[in-house]
Parts: sequence; C-alpha cells; structure tokens
Amino acid sequence: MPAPRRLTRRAALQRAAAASATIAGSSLLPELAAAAGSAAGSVPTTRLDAPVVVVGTGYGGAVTALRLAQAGVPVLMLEMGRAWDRPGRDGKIFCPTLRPDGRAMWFRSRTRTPLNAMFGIPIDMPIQRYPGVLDRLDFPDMAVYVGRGVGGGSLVNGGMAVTPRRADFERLFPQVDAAAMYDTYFPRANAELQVSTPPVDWFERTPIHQFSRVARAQAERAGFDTAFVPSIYSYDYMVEEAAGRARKSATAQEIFYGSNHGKHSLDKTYLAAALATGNVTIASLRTVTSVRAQPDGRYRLSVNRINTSGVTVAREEIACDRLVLAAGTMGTTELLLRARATGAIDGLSDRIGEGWGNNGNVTVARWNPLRQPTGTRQTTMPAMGIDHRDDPVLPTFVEITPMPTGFENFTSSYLAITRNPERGRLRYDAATDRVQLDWKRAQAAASVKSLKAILDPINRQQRTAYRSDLYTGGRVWGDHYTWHPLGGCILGEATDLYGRVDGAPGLYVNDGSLLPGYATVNPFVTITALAERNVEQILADVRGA
Ligand code: FAE
Repeated sequence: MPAPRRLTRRAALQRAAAASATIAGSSLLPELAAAAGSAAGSVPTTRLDAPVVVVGTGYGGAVTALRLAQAGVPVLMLEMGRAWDRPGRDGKIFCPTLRPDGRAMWFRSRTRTPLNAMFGIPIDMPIQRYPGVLDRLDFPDMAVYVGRGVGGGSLVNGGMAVTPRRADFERLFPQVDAAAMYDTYFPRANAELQVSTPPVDWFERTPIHQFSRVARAQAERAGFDTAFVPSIYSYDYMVEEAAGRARKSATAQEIFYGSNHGKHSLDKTYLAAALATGNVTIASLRTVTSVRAQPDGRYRLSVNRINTSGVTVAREEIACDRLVLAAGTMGTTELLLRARATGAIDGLSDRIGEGWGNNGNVTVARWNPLRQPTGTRQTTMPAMGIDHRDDPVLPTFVEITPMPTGFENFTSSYLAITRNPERGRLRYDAATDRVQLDWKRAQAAASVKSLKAILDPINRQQRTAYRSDLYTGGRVWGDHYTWHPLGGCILGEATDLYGRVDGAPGLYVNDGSLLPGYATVNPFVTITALAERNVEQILADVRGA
C-alpha cells in the first residue's frame, strides 16, 4: 500500500480543527449527550478526519498522545470506557469495593471478583449493567482482567511500579538499546508516573503494613530475600491517610474498582498533561470496531458511540494519516487480527496473535499461625516482594498482597510473577467476530511450581497450609486468571523494533502487546518506558524525517 503522506503542521492543524469542531461538543459529556436511544438502522453516522488517531487511553496511548501533542501534533484519542471524572449520587467517582454497583464492572449484572469466596461462601454480588471500570474477558481456561475508562489499566491496577533489572530487560529485548532505556526512558517514565517508595521508618511501624512485615519475616526466616515495591499510589498521601488526616482510599479497601484518592492514575499524570497542551481531544464511550487501509495510504476506523446502557447511539467513520493502536494486549491484537482476517489491511504479519503470555501470574494465600496476626487495617497497595529473581532455574518475584477484609484473617497472600516459557495464541473467530485465546490450564503448571518452590518451605517452617476457601470449588492456586496480559504484537516480530506494524506504513502499536508475554516484574513501567522510546520514532515519521 502507498506510504502515508508527510503531514505538514498547517495541514495537521486544519484537520484537527475540523475533527475537534465535530467531536469536542460530544466529548465533553459523552455519556449524557449520548442518552437518546436509537432503533436499529436509524443510528446516525458522522464522518470525521484527523491527522493522528490513538486508540486507547492506557499507558501506551497516554505516552503517545502527550509526546505528539507537545510537539504540536494534534491527536484524537478514542476510548471505549467512560471518563471517570464526575461523582455518582454517593459523591464518589468510584464505588465502594464491598458494596459494588454498576461502576464496578463493564456491563455485568454480577461482579466477577478473582477471589470469589470467603470461607468457601461465594462473595460476588449483583450490580447494574453499566460501563464500569473493571472488565473481565472470559476464555475457556483463562480470565483476563483489564481496566476500562480514560486511563485504562491505571484506574484499577495495584499501583506496583517496578522497573525491571537491566540484565532481565536485556534478555527480554536483546535488540533494544538498554543504555538508552536505563539512562533516559525508564527514568522519564518513573518521573511522569510519579512513582514513589514507602518511607522506611513509617513502613516499619504503620499498622496498615503489618501484613507485609509478617510475610517478610517468614520469607527471610526461610532464607529468601525481600525488596520494596514502588507505587503510583502517593506515599505522601498514604502516610497522611494512615494517620487519619486524609480521606480514606487505600485503607478503605479501594483498589480494583478504582481509587477515589491518592493514586496517580494516568488521568492525573500523562493524560492531564496531554490535555493541557490543547492539542489532544479524548472521545470516550467510543468502541473502535474495525480499522481499514484506504487506497490513498490513510486509515479508516469504524467507531460505535455507546450510551451508558451500552446502546450504540451513533457511528463515526474516522479517516487519519497515522494510526496508533494502544488498546492494550487484548484490544490491539483483536483489531489487527480482524483486519488481517477480513482483508481490511493487506500484508499484516503472520506473527500477530502469537506469543500471548500472562506474565507468569499466579496467586495463592496461606494461613498464618494465630500468634502472627496480619492486622485488621490493611492498605490495598502492596509495598514488598519476595525477590527470587536470581534463581537460575525458577526466577520469581512474589508480591506480598493484602487481604483487607476489615477483620483479622490470619492470612498472607501473594501474587507471583514467574518465568513460564508457555505461551498462548490469540486468534480471530469469524463466527463471533471476537478474539479467542488458545491457552490450556496445564500451561500454568510451571508458574505454580515456581511459587511452590518459595512458599512450601515457608509453610513447612511455619507449620501452616495454603487456603482453599477463597475460590468456589476449593481451588488453591489462582492460575486461571491474569492481571497482566502481554504479547500478541511482539516488538521485532509482528512489528519492527519501534512498533511500526510490518506491511502497514503509518500504522503503529504502542502498548503491552509489544512485550513478549513476560516482563519479569509488573509490566506498566516497562510499557510506559518503551512507549516513551517508540513515540520518538512515531514523531520522526509524522514530521517526515
Ligand atoms: P491498557 O492500560 O489496558 O489500556 C488500553 C485501553 O484501550 C483501555 O482503556 C481500553 O478500554 C481501551 N480499548 C480497548 N479496546 C478498545 C477499542 N476497540 N476501542 C476503544 N478503546 C479500546 O493498555 N501492572 C503493573 O505494572 N502493576 C500493577 O500493580 C498492576 N496491577 C493490575 C491490577 C489490575 C486489576 C489490572 C486489571 C491490571 C494490573 N496491572 C498492573 C496491569 C497494567 O495495568 C497493564 O499492564 C497496563 O494497563 C497495560 O497498559 P496498556 O497501555 O497496554
């Protein structure tokens, strides 16, 4: 297909003016503006034109928008979730974790929590169908959790902001210049994300981290090292919150249905800075259903604009010179697989959909001896991990996660990131027009083995056991779901070394789908830093350099 045209600044501004003239009015309050219903066939279609479109407002999309906008390039961002900027009737933007409502989950009539039982009793609750902030994509042997809304995964994640060790990064990305990553892009990402670490004195005495200290002491007694885990939850805020001087969020069980306070989610960092340039328009409640190459070298997106009932109230056909897919591993890969299968874009790589991984995620909880209580008040934001990454056979990073039930539960719980060589495959299913994941439960066995290698010795020493009452059916290992889907459009395989999609000039991927299924630690800092690196190439292309 022809190469995309070089975009002059004048042409870019003209297009952006045309795009924002049409979009801005509806993007200010898109959920309310879109309230009118529509019968099938009567949905109006609007045609728009934009120089650069970014699909998705998570880490990769937010970095891309900010850096292009700072360079004077107008950017239109499309996001299927809502903007989480207005409180509900209870005065809060996000709903309480223990009393969830529609804000909790993406169009479900019942919550689907990962730990779905307590003492064997199911804990999921009925909710209203609404474009809530946490989505769960169910496949036969794997459930994938993702964030929905302006800010993507940053709205719901555990805030753990871990930079991989340089040697580990070099093994994952041998063709990427590690010196540039560690001198420039990782520091830049950490600064923009406002990552902080807990003040050590405070950590050692605060009741809200008793659970961390108990699990640390047990790990160290069994001969394992531990390390602090940085966070995008502000520790300045956390200290005040723990002391009762700031409104409660992390100490009020808030986490995966959104944090009302304290957290530097992307809407407060990258996206706020991007909007402040005046060059970015964010259109929420817009689902991109397909992307297509036009004969003139541009791309066209078909977009459904939905209301808060999930009804499509309008359609938009948007043409652009450059298209950046940052819809996350699942969203980006689905759009590209659909485009390949339907012939909407010729020449896409066979590697699209390959190399999906769950970052070796597996979770588990252990009972503790009664003489080692973990505390009735716990923060939801983890701050410590068992660092077993040096093990040559089963390198593992095990985060000590809270279980903030509000009563003493004598439990230590963990999220492990393990090096599991197994990979799944995303493929397009024409019958449902959706992506399917080929992944079998047995593929998680290596991850469970890695975690057992650390926790079995601790159990032996403490004379304790794993809990089997936190999932219905008596399951012990949380190896059937993931917070960290990665891969599908791997850097240097489905794209070039900067996320430029093979065979499709002007089309870019800049999100977690570029990572090879495993990041050695929690992934968003790596996604952000790589996006910072890749966007420089996108900008050079836009300028025609
Ligand atoms: P992501 O942040 O997922 O953003 C993609 C955006 O695109 C989303 O807002 C989607 O709604 C939107 N989108 C998708 N498809 C479409 C479409 N067709 N049209 C329009 N919009 C679309 O992508 N990682 C860590 O490093 N530390 C943690 O502590 C951590 N905890 C987590 C806890 C939870 C509950 C979850 C769900 C994830 C967690 N993660 C954590 C993972 C992390 O949030 C995730 O890797 C990043 O958010 C991925 O960033 P991307 O830019 O790839």
